[in-house]
Amino acid sequence: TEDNTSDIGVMVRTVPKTKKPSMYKVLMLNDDYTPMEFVVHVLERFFSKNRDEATNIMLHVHKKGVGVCGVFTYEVAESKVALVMDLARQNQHPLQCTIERD
Ligand code: NFA
Repeated sequence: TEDNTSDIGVMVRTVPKTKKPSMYKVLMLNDDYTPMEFVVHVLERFFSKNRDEATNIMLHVHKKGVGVCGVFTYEVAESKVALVMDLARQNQHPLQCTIERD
């Protein structure tokens, strides 16, 4: 019982992992049909924008064709896109979002 000769040595020391995750922009695309107030609502609800910020982003997308809603890790970005597109589909709006490596 005092014989440890068959013990397996296990390395328990580590180094702290500091690798930062890749970040992804959530982009919103303009279309001719989604109401402006719905887009503002989406930006407030899913991207934590206040009314003025949401209105500015919505107008930027409306005029330029595309705009950034926010920058997130891959999993969070994908989740936000899915939530936006689900709400848009439920309300029969063609609003489109995509993600792009930052
Ligand atoms: N272009 C849309 C309209 O005139 C508004 C809109 C803005 C849609 C941003 C999608 C994104 N109703």
